[in-house]
Amino acid sequence: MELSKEEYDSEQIRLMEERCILLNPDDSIAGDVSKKECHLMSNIEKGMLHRAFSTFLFRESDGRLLMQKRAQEKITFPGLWTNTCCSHPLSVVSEMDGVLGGKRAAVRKLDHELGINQINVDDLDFLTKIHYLAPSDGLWGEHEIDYIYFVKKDVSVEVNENEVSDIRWVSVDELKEMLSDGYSQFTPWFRIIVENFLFKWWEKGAEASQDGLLHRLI
Ligand code: DMA
Ligand code: MN
Repeated sequence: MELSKEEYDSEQIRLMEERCILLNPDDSIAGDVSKKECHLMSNIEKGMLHRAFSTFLFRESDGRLLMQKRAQEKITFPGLWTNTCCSHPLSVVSEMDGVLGGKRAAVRKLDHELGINQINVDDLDFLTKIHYLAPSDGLWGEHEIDYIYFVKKDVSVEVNENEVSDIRWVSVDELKEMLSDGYSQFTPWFRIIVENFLFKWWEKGAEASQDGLLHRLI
């Protein structure tokens, strides 16, 4: 299936050729698959599952969380507010190594999406993994095991406008206000993480929040 350049952004079409990590339900690696194939609802409905990561970056100086609004160019979940940076570890040796592979992918994508190049793998704390499924529109969706990382650092940001249309550094109260303002819209995985974990984790810190479990939230 070819994606039409009339309908979709050409850079985002190109990125749909990335090789993601195909998983078994226990998070063991089953092979590799294009980003396009593993985000088609027709494949997800047959059980296709892939590996992802979600990063939450907190500013060291005031504890605020960096939120991003996904660019309109994104093929899946365009225009929605979400956590700092999400993407997929790729099917390359350095990114296939579980928790460490996800950290390497997070370092790569923090730079690509947000121009943040002061973070390295040692700055990232792994918290937990969630298994979830969420449709985007009729055609596209997510079905992932998502490795979640926290990082606390003061950084400078230079947004890649093909990926991100807006950013906000929010306090707990400001995020609660955004969540209830009636017009800000959020990605399903961010909502799942907020509803199940985020405020507890934010209060306790990364270390006290690590549980080493795989949470099934589907
Ligand atoms: C995918 O994020 C990862 C999760 C946790 C949904 P994404 O759609 O932003 O990936 P990419 O930035 O690679 O397009
Ligand atoms: Mn995905």
